[in-house]
Amino acid sequence: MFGYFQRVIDLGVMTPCEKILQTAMEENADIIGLSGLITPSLDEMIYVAKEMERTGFKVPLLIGGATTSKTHTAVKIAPQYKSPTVHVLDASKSVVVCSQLLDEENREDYMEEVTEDYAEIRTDHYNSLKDRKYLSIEKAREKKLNIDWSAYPPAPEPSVIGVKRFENYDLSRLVPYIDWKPFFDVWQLRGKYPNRGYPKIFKDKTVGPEAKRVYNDAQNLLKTIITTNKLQAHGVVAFFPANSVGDDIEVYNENGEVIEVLRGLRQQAEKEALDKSPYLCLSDFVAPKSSGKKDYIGMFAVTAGHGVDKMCKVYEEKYDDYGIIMVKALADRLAEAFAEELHERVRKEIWGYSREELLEANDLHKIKYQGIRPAPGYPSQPDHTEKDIMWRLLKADKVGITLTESLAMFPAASVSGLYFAHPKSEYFATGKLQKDQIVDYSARKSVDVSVTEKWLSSALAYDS
Ligand code: B12
Repeated sequence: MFGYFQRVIDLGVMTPCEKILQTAMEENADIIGLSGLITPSLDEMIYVAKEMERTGFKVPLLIGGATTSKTHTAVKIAPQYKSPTVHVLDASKSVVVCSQLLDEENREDYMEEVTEDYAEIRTDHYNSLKDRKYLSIEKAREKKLNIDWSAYPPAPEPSVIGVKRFENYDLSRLVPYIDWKPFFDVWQLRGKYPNRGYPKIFKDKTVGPEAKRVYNDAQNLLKTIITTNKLQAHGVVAFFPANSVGDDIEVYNENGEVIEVLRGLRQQAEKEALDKSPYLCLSDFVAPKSSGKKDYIGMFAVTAGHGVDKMCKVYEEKYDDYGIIMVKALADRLAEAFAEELHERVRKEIWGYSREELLEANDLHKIKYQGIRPAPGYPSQPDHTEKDIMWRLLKADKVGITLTESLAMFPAASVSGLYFAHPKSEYFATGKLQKDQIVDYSARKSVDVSVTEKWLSSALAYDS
């Protein structure tokens, strides 16, 4: 079939395994492809591979998406399924991979190559797990970031304690905050040095004209979206008194009673002998309870995704994939711009710890301001389950941002995170985590170790 005629059946996002496999059978699919954006999809992919093996599938399985990797595919997914399982880094490579897999003559040679390559990756992976050195969680805690809280004037009290909702946010406020670089990534348009990024990309000889074309189309659609209110943006922020207790952050009500506890994960991978930097955890950026200082934590969830499905339906009826990708890409850009714009308002007015700040959008995208807004799923807190706690506090469902079973946000064009105000707060990656910390963390969260290991599978420094 391939080579003469190609048809891709798109089952959309967050599709259950049963539906994928049933459709593959009904449609007699030659290949099944899975795409994963955030970590929980990785686990779902392992499940799909197991199910394909159990139910006797023989067709090749392709793996792709921002959160996937060749190592994860080789180590975790491929061993579950006896037929070909291949990681495809870039969708444009899938044509070559598919033709190799469906070509009777080449298929065996190609698969032999992939199998050897993946076996090597597995060996390297297990060796690197053995070679890396880690501090015990106790030792890492001894080397935490020690802020002199006695010298720290307490962060001002936010003007809002509790929740503040923003409904039908003015989209035109968000346009200047749009970071266009990721927009061109969606279209696989990358300028060659020195024409990387926006707006330099327009000068690039090869991709410049195409970049200009999609950019102009985006501007036109953006105008229509804003004037006709075709997409709606809603958001919510919340602020609470808070203190850190070890690696956790206690969140209090106005009477000082603990209402929720946010759990943190600490860096454990040993740093170079000369590197004296601390072993960080997000809780280091909040005043410890023992300091007696009053401190606060903020959080937010925003979406620009209401209306996307309706707009896409119209394009679907016209078989207009270009329009569908454009709408989704713009909604994603608006959601991120919303997070950026709201964060600025938080710093300057709502929390107001940085009233004097004067920054251009370009500086905002390069993160030159005080304070951070890390999100569960980002490298500073790779555990997506912390979103459950945020949702209990934010009540983001009330503005139509919900969490799916695998803790993705719905609508897809949504962003959430925590706000930290301390000038020493910074983005970092926890890196790989050792079993002692996972056991300790699970006890703090009152969940089984196996549950934590499932959610944090790609952050483990050991094979679970
Ligand atoms: C754009 C983006 C978003 C957008 C859009 C998300 C969406 N609607 O899909 C927005 C701003 C909304 C967003 C939100 C979030 N994001 Co985000 N996001 C990204 C970003 C910057 C790019 C992803 C992307 O769309 N790239 C463009 C597309 C075309 O590329 P791609 O997905 O990689 O796909 C290519 C290939 O992988 C391949 N491919 C993909 N699928 C398949 C399938 C097959 C079969 C084949 C053959 C090939 C293939 O082809 C594509 C083209 O080459 C990545 C970082 C990055 N640079 O990758 C983070 C990233 C994916 N996000 C991340 C996170 C954590 C989040 C949030 C949870 C953060 C938060 N709490 O707010 C939310 C979750 C949103 C939700 N609904 O739950 C993390 C995921 C980490 C993890 N391990 O879980 C990343 C990796 C950032 C990071 N470094 O931490 N995000």
